[in-house]
Amino acid sequence: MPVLLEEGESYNSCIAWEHRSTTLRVVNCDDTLPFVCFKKKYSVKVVGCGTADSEYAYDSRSGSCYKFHRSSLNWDNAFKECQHEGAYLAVINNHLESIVLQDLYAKNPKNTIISEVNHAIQIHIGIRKNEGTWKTVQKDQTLKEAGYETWGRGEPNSAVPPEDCGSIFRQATFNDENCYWSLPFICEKDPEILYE
Ligand SMILES: [Ca+2]
Ligand SMILES: [Ca+2]
Repeated sequence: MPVLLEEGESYNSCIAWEHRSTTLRVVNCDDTLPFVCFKKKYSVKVVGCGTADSEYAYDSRSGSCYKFHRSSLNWDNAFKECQHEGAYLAVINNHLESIVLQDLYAKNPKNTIISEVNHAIQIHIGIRKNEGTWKTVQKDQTLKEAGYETWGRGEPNSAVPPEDCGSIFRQATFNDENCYWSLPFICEKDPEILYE
């Protein structure tokens, strides 16, 4: 379907597609609008984790897929970034999965990480304190219900309050951290969504 620019509009600004129309209109670039991404079919190769993102890798020990993000974001933006990828901030469900995340973290040494805080001694993880109780981002479970609740020594300590977001150290032990800190993070993706 050919799409035409409305009379009098020019292409030197941000453009939006009018609802149920064949015309485009110039909008304020700061406007928040829905959007559509386009990728040619022949260029898309879906990996086993149900995504075209080849950085997601399946680990048979936990049965999940993971992607390590080396560029730091604050906790909320890391949460959103995982959501955009059809994933969630990684949730540790048992001791074996803590080993999986330790191994993945170990593959990303200090000099590969872009982080503002303590040079990559911790990364965001999918737990957050909600009305005094730590819950996972997936299924809204308590840490006990999720299957793993091993804190680092002296944690949670609310050292830079409020420390209402969760991270792990390189040993995959939990830390409570300030949500505004920019840290690397791991997204987790459930491969069985392929079969839903
Ligand atoms: Ca998990
Ligand atoms: Ca802490």
